[in-house]
Amino acid sequence: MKQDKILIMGACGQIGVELTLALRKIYGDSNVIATDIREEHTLLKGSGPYEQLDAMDGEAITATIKKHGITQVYLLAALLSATGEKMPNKAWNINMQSLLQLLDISIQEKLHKIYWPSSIAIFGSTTPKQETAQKTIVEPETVYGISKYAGELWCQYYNKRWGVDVRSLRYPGLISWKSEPGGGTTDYAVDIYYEALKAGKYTCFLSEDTYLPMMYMDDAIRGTIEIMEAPAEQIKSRMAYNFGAMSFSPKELTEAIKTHIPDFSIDYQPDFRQDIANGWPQSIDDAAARNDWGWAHKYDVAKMTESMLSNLKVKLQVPS
Ligand code: AKB
Repeated sequence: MKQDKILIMGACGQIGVELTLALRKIYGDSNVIATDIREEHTLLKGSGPYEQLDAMDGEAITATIKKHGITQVYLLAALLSATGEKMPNKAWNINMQSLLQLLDISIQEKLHKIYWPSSIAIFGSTTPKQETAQKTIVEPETVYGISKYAGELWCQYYNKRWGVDVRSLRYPGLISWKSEPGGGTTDYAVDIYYEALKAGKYTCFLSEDTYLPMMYMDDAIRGTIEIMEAPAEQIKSRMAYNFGAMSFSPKELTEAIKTHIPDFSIDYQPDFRQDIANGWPQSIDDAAARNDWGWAHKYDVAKMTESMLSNLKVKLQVPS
Protein backbone atom coordinates (compact mmCIF):
# COMPACT_ATOMS: atom_id res chain seq x y z
CA MET A 1 0.00 0.00 0.00
CA LYS A 2 1.31 3.46 -0.91
CA GLN A 3 2.32 5.84 1.87
CA ASP A 4 0.79 9.19 0.88
CA LYS A 5 -2.20 10.70 2.67
CA ILE A 6 -4.58 12.30 0.21
CA LEU A 7 -7.18 15.08 0.49
CA ILE A 8 -9.80 15.38 -2.24
CA MET A 9 -11.79 18.63 -2.47
CA GLY A 10 -14.90 18.41 -4.63
CA ALA A 11 -15.17 14.66 -4.01
CA CYS A 12 -18.91 14.55 -4.74
CA GLY A 13 -18.61 15.81 -8.31
CA GLN A 14 -18.51 13.79 -11.53
CA ILE A 15 -14.75 13.14 -11.36
CA GLY A 16 -14.45 13.28 -7.58
CA VAL A 17 -16.64 10.29 -6.76
CA GLU A 18 -14.84 7.87 -9.08
CA LEU A 19 -11.39 9.26 -8.35
CA THR A 20 -11.94 8.90 -4.59
CA LEU A 21 -13.02 5.27 -5.00
CA ALA A 22 -10.05 4.51 -7.30
CA LEU A 23 -7.50 6.19 -5.00
CA ARG A 24 -8.89 4.35 -1.98
CA LYS A 25 -8.14 1.05 -3.73
CA ILE A 26 -4.50 2.10 -4.25
CA TYR A 27 -3.74 4.06 -1.06
CA GLY A 28 -6.14 2.41 1.42
CA ASP A 29 -9.59 3.67 2.40
CA SER A 30 -8.47 5.56 5.51
CA ASN A 31 -5.66 7.35 3.63
CA VAL A 32 -7.98 9.19 1.22
CA ILE A 33 -10.01 11.94 2.91
CA ALA A 34 -12.95 12.89 0.70
CA THR A 35 -14.42 16.37 1.18
CA ASP A 36 -16.99 18.57 -0.50
CA ILE A 37 -19.20 21.50 0.43
CA ARG A 38 -22.14 19.14 -0.24
CA GLU A 39 -23.54 16.21 1.71
CA GLU A 40 -21.65 12.97 1.10
CA HIS A 41 -22.46 11.34 -2.25
CA THR A 42 -24.31 8.05 -1.78
CA LEU A 43 -21.61 6.13 -3.66
CA LEU A 44 -18.96 7.31 -1.20
CA LYS A 45 -20.90 6.34 1.91
CA GLY A 46 -19.12 3.63 3.88
CA SER A 47 -16.05 3.67 1.60
CA GLY A 48 -13.79 5.85 3.81
CA PRO A 49 -13.51 9.15 5.70
CA TYR A 50 -15.72 12.03 4.59
CA GLU A 51 -15.84 15.64 5.82
CA GLN A 52 -17.79 18.68 4.68
CA LEU A 53 -15.25 21.31 3.61
CA ASP A 54 -15.56 24.52 1.59
CA ALA A 55 -12.76 24.77 -1.00
CA MET A 56 -12.75 28.55 -0.39
CA ASP A 57 -12.14 28.26 3.37
CA GLY A 58 -8.35 28.39 3.66
CA GLU A 59 -8.25 28.06 7.47
CA ALA A 60 -10.43 24.97 7.44
CA ILE A 61 -8.37 23.44 4.62
CA THR A 62 -5.11 24.04 6.51
CA ALA A 63 -6.63 22.56 9.68
CA THR A 64 -7.79 19.47 7.74
CA ILE A 65 -4.34 19.03 6.19
CA LYS A 66 -2.67 19.26 9.61
CA LYS A 67 -5.22 17.01 11.32
CA HIS A 68 -4.77 14.16 8.83
CA GLY A 69 -1.09 14.68 7.92
CA ILE A 70 -2.06 15.22 4.27
CA THR A 71 0.73 15.02 1.66
CA GLN A 72 -1.23 15.25 -1.63
CA VAL A 73 -4.28 17.32 -2.54
CA TYR A 74 -6.65 16.96 -5.50
CA LEU A 75 -8.64 20.20 -5.94
CA LEU A 76 -11.66 19.32 -8.09
CA ALA A 77 -14.18 21.91 -6.87
CA ALA A 78 -15.14 24.22 -9.77
CA LEU A 79 -18.02 25.77 -11.70
CA LEU A 80 -18.03 24.39 -15.26
CA SER A 81 -18.61 26.14 -18.59
CA ALA A 82 -22.42 26.38 -18.79
CA THR A 83 -22.96 27.26 -15.12
CA GLY A 84 -20.05 29.68 -15.30
CA GLU A 85 -21.73 31.69 -18.08
CA LYS A 86 -24.80 32.09 -15.84
CA MET A 87 -22.71 33.19 -12.83
CA PRO A 88 -19.47 34.69 -14.19
CA ASN A 89 -18.27 36.39 -10.99
CA LYS A 90 -18.96 33.36 -8.85
CA ALA A 91 -17.21 31.07 -11.36
CA TRP A 92 -14.14 33.30 -11.46
CA ASN A 93 -13.97 33.57 -7.66
CA ILE A 94 -14.42 29.89 -6.95
CA ASN A 95 -12.21 28.61 -9.76
CA MET A 96 -9.33 31.05 -9.16
CA GLN A 97 -9.36 31.71 -5.43
CA SER A 98 -9.54 28.06 -4.46
CA LEU A 99 -6.46 27.34 -6.59
CA LEU A 100 -4.37 30.34 -5.52
CA GLN A 101 -5.13 29.62 -1.89
CA LEU A 102 -4.17 25.97 -2.25
CA LEU A 103 -0.91 26.83 -4.01
CA ASP A 104 0.03 29.01 -1.00
CA ILE A 105 -1.09 26.36 1.47
CA SER A 106 0.99 23.77 -0.35
CA ILE A 107 4.14 25.84 0.29
CA GLN A 108 3.29 26.41 3.98
CA GLU A 109 2.34 22.80 4.62
CA LYS A 110 5.11 21.32 2.41
CA LEU A 111 2.69 19.19 0.39
CA HIS A 112 4.36 16.64 -1.89
CA LYS A 113 1.96 17.08 -4.84
CA ILE A 114 -1.16 18.89 -5.99
CA TYR A 115 -3.58 17.94 -8.75
CA TRP A 116 -5.75 20.60 -10.36
CA PRO A 117 -7.86 19.98 -13.49
CA SER A 118 -7.84 22.18 -16.57
CA SER A 119 -10.04 21.78 -19.66
CA ILE A 120 -10.28 22.03 -23.45
CA ALA A 121 -12.25 25.20 -22.57
CA ILE A 122 -8.95 27.11 -22.45
CA PHE A 123 -9.09 27.16 -26.26
CA GLY A 124 -11.30 29.57 -28.21
CA SER A 125 -12.57 30.15 -31.73
CA THR A 126 -9.18 31.52 -32.89
CA THR A 127 -7.55 28.17 -32.02
CA PRO A 128 -7.11 25.62 -34.85
CA LYS A 129 -10.01 23.19 -34.37
CA GLN A 130 -8.58 19.90 -35.62
CA GLU A 131 -5.92 18.04 -33.66
CA THR A 132 -5.44 21.12 -31.50
CA ALA A 133 -1.81 21.22 -30.39
CA GLN A 134 -0.45 21.42 -26.84
CA LYS A 135 0.92 24.89 -27.62
CA THR A 136 -1.16 26.99 -29.98
CA ILE A 137 -3.33 30.13 -30.05
CA VAL A 138 -5.13 30.33 -26.70
CA GLU A 139 -7.94 32.88 -26.40
CA PRO A 140 -10.66 31.39 -24.18
CA GLU A 141 -14.13 32.89 -24.55
CA THR A 142 -15.94 31.62 -21.44
CA VAL A 143 -15.31 32.57 -17.81
CA TYR A 144 -14.60 28.92 -17.12
CA GLY A 145 -12.01 28.79 -19.92
CA ILE A 146 -10.39 32.06 -18.80
CA SER A 147 -10.17 30.79 -15.21
CA LYS A 148 -8.65 27.50 -16.36
CA TYR A 149 -6.03 29.18 -18.55
CA ALA A 150 -5.13 31.69 -15.84
CA GLY A 151 -4.93 28.77 -13.40
CA GLU A 152 -2.53 26.89 -15.67
CA LEU A 153 -0.25 29.93 -15.74
CA TRP A 154 -0.38 30.17 -11.95
CA CYS A 155 0.49 26.47 -11.64
CA GLN A 156 3.49 26.96 -13.89
CA TYR A 157 4.52 30.05 -11.92
CA TYR A 158 4.35 28.32 -8.53
CA ASN A 159 6.28 25.37 -9.90
CA LYS A 160 9.02 27.57 -11.32
CA ARG A 161 9.24 30.03 -8.44
CA TRP A 162 8.50 27.83 -5.42
CA GLY A 163 9.01 24.29 -6.71
CA VAL A 164 5.38 23.30 -6.08
CA ASP A 165 4.83 19.88 -7.70
CA VAL A 166 1.49 20.67 -9.34
CA ARG A 167 0.15 18.54 -12.19
CA SER A 168 -2.79 19.12 -14.48
CA LEU A 169 -4.76 17.76 -17.45
CA ARG A 170 -6.97 19.52 -19.99
CA TYR A 171 -10.04 17.31 -19.72
CA PRO A 172 -12.28 16.85 -22.72
CA GLY A 173 -15.99 16.05 -22.12
CA LEU A 174 -16.16 13.18 -19.63
CA ILE A 175 -18.72 10.42 -19.93
CA SER A 176 -19.64 8.41 -16.85
CA TRP A 177 -22.45 6.26 -15.50
CA LYS A 178 -21.61 6.18 -11.76
CA SER A 179 -21.64 9.89 -10.92
CA GLU A 180 -23.61 12.64 -12.59
CA PRO A 181 -22.07 15.54 -14.53
CA GLY A 182 -23.13 19.07 -13.64
CA GLY A 183 -23.11 22.33 -15.53
CA GLY A 184 -20.94 21.43 -18.54
CA THR A 185 -21.41 21.90 -22.29
CA THR A 186 -20.42 18.29 -22.95
CA ASP A 187 -23.05 16.89 -20.53
CA TYR A 188 -25.35 15.92 -23.42
CA ALA A 189 -23.07 12.93 -24.04
CA VAL A 190 -24.07 11.54 -20.62
CA ASP A 191 -27.75 12.61 -20.60
CA ILE A 192 -28.31 10.93 -23.97
CA TYR A 193 -27.62 7.46 -22.52
CA TYR A 194 -30.01 7.96 -19.59
CA GLU A 195 -32.79 9.17 -21.90
CA ALA A 196 -32.13 6.43 -24.46
CA LEU A 197 -32.81 3.84 -21.75
CA LYS A 198 -35.59 5.69 -19.91
CA ALA A 199 -37.55 7.28 -22.79
CA GLY A 200 -36.10 5.95 -26.06
CA LYS A 201 -35.65 9.53 -27.28
CA TYR A 202 -33.56 12.58 -26.48
CA THR A 203 -33.64 16.29 -27.26
CA CYS A 204 -30.07 17.48 -27.66
CA PHE A 205 -28.98 21.01 -26.74
CA LEU A 206 -26.17 20.90 -29.34
CA SER A 207 -26.63 20.52 -33.11
CA GLU A 208 -26.15 17.13 -34.76
CA ASP A 209 -22.76 17.91 -36.29
CA THR A 210 -21.08 19.48 -33.23
CA TYR A 211 -17.83 17.53 -32.87
CA LEU A 212 -16.11 17.74 -29.48
CA PRO A 213 -13.21 15.88 -27.82
CA MET A 214 -14.55 13.31 -25.35
CA MET A 215 -13.30 10.58 -22.98
CA TYR A 216 -14.80 7.72 -20.98
CA MET A 217 -14.44 8.18 -17.23
CA ASP A 218 -12.45 4.94 -16.76
CA ASP A 219 -9.74 6.37 -19.02
CA ALA A 220 -9.91 9.79 -17.33
CA ILE A 221 -9.45 8.34 -13.84
CA ARG A 222 -6.60 6.09 -14.94
CA GLY A 223 -4.85 8.99 -16.72
CA THR A 224 -5.28 11.28 -13.71
CA ILE A 225 -3.68 8.75 -11.39
CA GLU A 226 -0.94 8.00 -13.93
CA ILE A 227 0.14 11.63 -14.28
CA MET A 228 0.18 11.97 -10.48
CA GLU A 229 2.30 8.84 -10.10
CA ALA A 230 4.75 9.62 -12.91
CA PRO A 231 8.30 10.58 -11.80
CA ALA A 232 8.58 14.39 -11.56
CA GLU A 233 11.20 14.55 -14.32
CA GLN A 234 8.66 13.12 -16.81
CA ILE A 235 6.27 16.04 -16.21
CA LYS A 236 7.82 18.46 -18.64
CA SER A 237 4.81 20.80 -18.82
CA ARG A 238 3.68 22.54 -15.65
CA MET A 239 0.86 24.05 -17.64
CA ALA A 240 -1.80 21.33 -18.15
CA TYR A 241 -1.38 18.53 -20.71
CA ASN A 242 -3.73 18.06 -23.67
CA PHE A 243 -5.49 14.79 -22.82
CA GLY A 244 -7.38 12.98 -25.58
CA ALA A 245 -9.27 9.83 -26.43
CA MET A 246 -11.98 10.33 -29.07
CA SER A 247 -14.06 12.91 -30.93
CA PHE A 248 -17.68 12.53 -32.03
CA SER A 249 -20.85 14.49 -32.80
CA PRO A 250 -24.33 13.93 -31.32
CA LYS A 251 -25.30 12.32 -34.63
CA GLU A 252 -22.44 9.81 -34.44
CA LEU A 253 -23.17 9.05 -30.80
CA THR A 254 -26.80 8.42 -31.74
CA GLU A 255 -25.67 5.90 -34.39
CA ALA A 256 -23.57 4.07 -31.76
CA ILE A 257 -26.55 3.93 -29.35
CA LYS A 258 -28.83 2.71 -32.14
CA THR A 259 -26.70 -0.39 -32.62
CA HIS A 260 -28.02 -1.41 -29.14
CA ILE A 261 -31.41 0.39 -29.13
CA PRO A 262 -32.56 0.50 -32.78
CA ASP A 263 -35.71 2.57 -32.05
CA PHE A 264 -33.81 5.34 -30.25
CA SER A 265 -34.54 8.77 -31.75
CA ILE A 266 -33.03 12.21 -31.27
CA ASP A 267 -34.04 15.76 -32.12
CA TYR A 268 -32.05 18.95 -31.78
CA GLN A 269 -32.80 22.21 -29.98
CA PRO A 270 -29.48 24.03 -29.67
CA ASP A 271 -29.36 26.58 -26.83
CA PHE A 272 -26.67 28.94 -25.44
CA ARG A 273 -24.33 25.98 -24.99
CA GLN A 274 -24.01 25.73 -28.79
CA ASP A 275 -22.01 28.98 -28.81
CA ILE A 276 -19.69 27.61 -26.13
CA ALA A 277 -19.16 24.36 -28.06
CA ASN A 278 -18.54 26.29 -31.30
CA GLY A 279 -15.54 27.95 -29.68
CA TRP A 280 -13.88 24.69 -28.63
CA PRO A 281 -11.59 22.28 -30.51
CA GLN A 282 -13.14 19.35 -32.36
CA SER A 283 -10.21 17.03 -31.68
CA ILE A 284 -7.06 17.15 -29.58
CA ASP A 285 -3.40 16.35 -30.24
CA ASP A 286 -2.15 14.86 -26.98
CA ALA A 287 1.27 13.69 -28.24
CA ALA A 288 3.04 15.49 -25.37
CA ALA A 289 1.15 13.46 -22.73
CA ARG A 290 1.76 10.24 -24.69
CA ASN A 291 5.49 10.95 -25.08
CA ASP A 292 6.26 12.47 -21.68
CA TRP A 293 4.47 10.12 -19.27
CA GLY A 294 3.02 7.39 -21.49
CA TRP A 295 -0.66 8.32 -21.79
CA ALA A 296 -2.74 5.84 -23.85
CA HIS A 297 -6.54 5.74 -23.94
CA LYS A 298 -8.47 2.45 -24.08
CA TYR A 299 -12.08 3.39 -24.90
CA ASP A 300 -13.52 4.39 -28.28
CA VAL A 301 -17.18 5.29 -28.95
CA ALA A 302 -18.34 1.70 -29.49
CA LYS A 303 -16.63 0.28 -26.38
CA MET A 304 -17.80 3.19 -24.23
CA THR A 305 -21.40 2.87 -25.48
CA GLU A 306 -21.47 -0.82 -24.65
CA SER A 307 -20.17 -0.13 -21.14
CA MET A 308 -22.46 2.88 -20.51
CA LEU A 309 -25.60 1.03 -21.59
CA SER A 310 -24.89 -2.19 -19.75
CA ASN A 311 -24.03 -0.39 -16.49
CA LEU A 312 -26.91 2.09 -16.71
CA LYS A 313 -29.38 -0.73 -17.38
CA VAL A 314 -28.49 -2.16 -13.99
CA LYS A 315 -28.40 1.25 -12.27
CA LEU A 316 -31.77 2.34 -13.72
CA GLN A 317 -33.24 -1.16 -13.36
CA VAL A 318 -34.22 -1.28 -17.03
CA PRO A 319 -35.50 -4.78 -17.97
CA SER A 320 -33.40 -6.39 -20.74
C1 AKB B 1 -17.61 21.40 -19.67
O1 AKB B 1 -18.34 21.03 -20.61
O2 AKB B 1 -17.66 22.53 -19.17
C2 AKB B 1 -16.59 20.42 -19.12
C3 AKB B 1 -15.25 20.62 -19.77
C4 AKB B 1 -15.04 20.25 -21.18
O3 AKB B 1 -14.36 21.06 -19.13
N1 AKB B 1 -17.04 19.09 -19.30
